[in-house]
Amino acid sequence: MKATLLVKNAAQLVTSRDASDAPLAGERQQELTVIEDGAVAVNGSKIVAVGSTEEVMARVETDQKTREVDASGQLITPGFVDPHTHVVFGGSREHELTLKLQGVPYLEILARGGGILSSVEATRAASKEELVARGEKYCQQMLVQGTTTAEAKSGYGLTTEAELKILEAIRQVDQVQQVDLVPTFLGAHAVPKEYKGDPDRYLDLVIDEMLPRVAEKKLSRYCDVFCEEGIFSIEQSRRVLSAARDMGFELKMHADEIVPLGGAELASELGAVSADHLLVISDQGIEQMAKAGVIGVILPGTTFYLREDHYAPGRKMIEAGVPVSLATDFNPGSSPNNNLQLVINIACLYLRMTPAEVINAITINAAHAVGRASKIGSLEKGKNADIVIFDAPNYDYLAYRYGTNLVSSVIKNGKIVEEVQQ
Ligand code: IZC
Ligand code: ZN
Repeated sequence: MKATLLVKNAAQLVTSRDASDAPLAGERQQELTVIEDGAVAVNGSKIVAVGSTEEVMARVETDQKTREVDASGQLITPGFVDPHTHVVFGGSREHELTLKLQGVPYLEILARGGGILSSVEATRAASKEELVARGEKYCQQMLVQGTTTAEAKSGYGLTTEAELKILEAIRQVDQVQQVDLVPTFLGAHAVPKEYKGDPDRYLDLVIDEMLPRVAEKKLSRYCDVFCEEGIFSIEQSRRVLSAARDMGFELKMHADEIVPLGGAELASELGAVSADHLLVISDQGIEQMAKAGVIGVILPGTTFYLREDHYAPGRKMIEAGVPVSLATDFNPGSSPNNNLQLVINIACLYLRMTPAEVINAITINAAHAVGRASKIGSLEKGKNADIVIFDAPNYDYLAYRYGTNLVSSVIKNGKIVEEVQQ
């Protein structure tokens, strides 16, 4: 078999195996194949062989056109997948930092017309081209930090026109740079000021106008809702998600982040792909998610940034059999961070997840959370050649160091797109 690219001699190569049909849960969450002196061979955009350097060299043919990369002393992982971001938005919210430090809670800032609503104003005012340029910049930052695929939500428009503008911008950002984006429609992100005090009438618009337009234009296969006290209740969330499901959407949910409303139970009842946040998930919610196979996408960078006093019970969820994934939640308010490497650190230290569980959370389980596990999320023959090389001797090192970008090269669809001089 021919190779156009061969990465060899890595101190370690890590990947899940045989987990493309279902996310890793329970004991299996930490099942990681670790290959010393590892190598991966690529032909065009696909992986053709993975194993020790000796095994891979015996299996593939190279010629003078084959690009060879010596990864001596380094770590190879699958490209990271960030399954929960709000990467396309206008403006920024640094002015809220002082308010936050004065002790004004996140939901209170929103109730005063700031928070999400301030980003809505800036996003409505931005042209599609401006949104694309900003989204492109943020995606390039993600790529150099090892993220090769990310989910991207709408939700800062809150009118039909502005929501479509954001989803179209996401589609264009996907096309103009290397990180693959998976769009999610989040029209039910907040009640816009035009509908203040009347969330049900706003949801009529989401259900009767926005969802059908998004479906017709094929702008997203996922529908999400911000289920939270003062935003959308359980009943309102059930209404929008059921309507979306009837129109063929797959479901995601911002659930049980600040007030325990029973979001995890609703996500399980509706067969959502994922329920995200889950800081205050109930024991019953954990049990139901495990049973229904709903992926728990935990966003510990947000917990850190909101200065919440406790994190989602990641350890408990894994032990109860919930497949766990992790994401940055990159957004202008509660998590202005798009670096999954930082999420690795926080997840280990504060969710008490092991480095192996965390790697699976941001690769194969995250690929499941965005519906792409047959193509990405692991280094296996036939999958897309999305590969990261880290200046790290082993995968524990990724969780041990923090605050420095350890990426030395990123390979996207078989091409070296990022090479950092060490
Ligand atoms: O802009 O604050 N939680 N949505 C739900 C967000 C945070 C984004 C924001
Ligand atoms: Zn979010």
